Amino acid sequence: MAPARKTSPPRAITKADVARALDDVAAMLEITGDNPFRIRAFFNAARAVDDLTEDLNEMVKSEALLEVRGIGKSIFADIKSMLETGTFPEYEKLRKKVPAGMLEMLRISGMGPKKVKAVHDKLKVKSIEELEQAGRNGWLAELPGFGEKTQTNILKNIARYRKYRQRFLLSTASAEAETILDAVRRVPGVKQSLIGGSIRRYKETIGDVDILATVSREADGTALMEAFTTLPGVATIVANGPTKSSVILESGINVDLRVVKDDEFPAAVHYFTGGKEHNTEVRTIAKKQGYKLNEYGLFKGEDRVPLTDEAALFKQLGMDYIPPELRENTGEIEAAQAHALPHLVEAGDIRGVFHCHTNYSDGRSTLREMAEAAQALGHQYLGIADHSQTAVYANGLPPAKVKKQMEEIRELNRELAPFVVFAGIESDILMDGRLDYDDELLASFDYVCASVHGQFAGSEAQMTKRIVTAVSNPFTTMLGHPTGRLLLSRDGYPLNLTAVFEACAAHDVWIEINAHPVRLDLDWRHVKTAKEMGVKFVVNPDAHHTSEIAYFRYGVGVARKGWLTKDDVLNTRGAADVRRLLKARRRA
Ligand code: DGT
Ligand code: CA
Ligand code: CA
Ligand code: ZN
Repeated sequence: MAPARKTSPPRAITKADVARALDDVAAMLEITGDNPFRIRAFFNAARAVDDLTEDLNEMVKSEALLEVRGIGKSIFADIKSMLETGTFPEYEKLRKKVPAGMLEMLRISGMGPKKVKAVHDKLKVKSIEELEQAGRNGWLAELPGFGEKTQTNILKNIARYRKYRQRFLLSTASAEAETILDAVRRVPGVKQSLIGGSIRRYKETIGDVDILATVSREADGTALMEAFTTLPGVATIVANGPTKSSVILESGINVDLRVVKDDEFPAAVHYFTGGKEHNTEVRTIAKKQGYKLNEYGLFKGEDRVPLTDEAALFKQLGMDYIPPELRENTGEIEAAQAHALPHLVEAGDIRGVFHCHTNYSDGRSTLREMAEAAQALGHQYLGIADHSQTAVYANGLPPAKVKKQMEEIRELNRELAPFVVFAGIESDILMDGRLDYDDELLASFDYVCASVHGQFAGSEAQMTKRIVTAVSNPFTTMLGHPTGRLLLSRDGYPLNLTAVFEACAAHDVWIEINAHPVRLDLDWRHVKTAKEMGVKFVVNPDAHHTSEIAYFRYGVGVARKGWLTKDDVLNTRGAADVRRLLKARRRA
């Protein structure tokens, strides 16, 4: 009988995990006042692991890792143990001795191991929170080697650490990234450049910005890095080198810029676009075919395989081109090998959007301004969906105001034809799942977007029943922001999404991909499932101002991440088609 494993790692241990653990050991040894040579050894080993381009597991198996500078026998054993069990004895011993909060304190710039030890020994400070409190009380300034200025700086750096640690909305991070990319492109000598990482993949929140560039043969990266690190908006320079620099912006967003050689660019773009799991899979495939793939290129033995672009990389490995949005290792690699990737919907396919507010309820633009803005985007139609009467906080429309708005829409339609304004409503889904007006008024709308706004403290069963009831209402055309989540601030209400999707498929109710950057709801992780259950979608900006109609692009990103084609998204249809679809639903 095989012996049971004592500890098993909860997931595959990556190179980064190992490097982090070795770094932590070095820091904890320093805090506990260990021998400087041992501290250095762990620190150097962490760098060595960080710099590896080969597969760490393989290198441990073949013991090739012992050949790497900075890795001795004893640390090799630690790494081996970490890969097998998720930890190693020294690491565990130190973690028992040094509180996690003290380790985290090291991430505050200005707090080295000596200072962390000092605040612990003299003030019993064991966490960032306690450090902040001590600073507020003026106690840090009184410690030997600290002083007023150090205290002020530590408090400032704690604030920055908190801001920087958090993730950012896709919209915020992309706007910052685009500004920097524009500046990078204006630097003489810069040739190719691109925003990679989670922004390129349209993830709903962003940890940091990754920019890649190449420079002409005559230039090196120095001038570019000089320009980059001195851009307006840069608060802190974290690192500045000719191939890699890193800054923190005033907004707290971290931006990495890497300069690579032209022939390295295709593989580097693929590597730094990620996601990590996708990269790992593609690297494994390359290896099976006798290649070596890393951030510098694709190699056969010592020879670089020449690649013109990312598409050439995929082709060389026997795959179709995988759009960045799909690179989350959720089946895209197998599909690309089988030449079975879907042709994804594109922003240019969208002909109009449905969920837009005006100053009739809580929007900030007039009906006419919204319609003209949609025209300016090249859309054929615009759906208005102001709040319904129960949404008092959002200035929801009583029946008289609904009728007045419909009259104004009719007039506008005469004037703007062939452009069409569809008269809809965003009806609250009441506690019992009813819609917010009587049937007669509901029947007068071109469409109804049903959404939950208040009182979502119910249980999963209650919330599911409430939404399924609304979806079963013959007047409901589409389900607005299905889970109610607000990114970085509020989780969605508890829901049995399978039951909701089933109801939507059964009653031909379209599911909204709410493209407002704080929502991006339905989550892309569920979009594919809903599609497989036979649901159709609409991408809506939930715009409250003319400038927000363009948010629909983020929603298209979500649709693409959810593997949707043009056919799956109903607002890729033209105005006449949509009118027919809406009429057909009414008759049914
Ligand atoms: P984020 O910044 O948390 O929103 O997410 P990403 O995907 O932008 O991740 P980031 O900035 O840490 O790294 C950028 C890309 O670099 C990532 O998508 C894939 C690649 N990468 C980073 N670390 C690793 C790694 O340890 N292994 C592999 N295979 N790729 C990595
Ligand atoms: Ca990133
Ligand atoms: Ca990064
Ligand atoms: Zn809403």
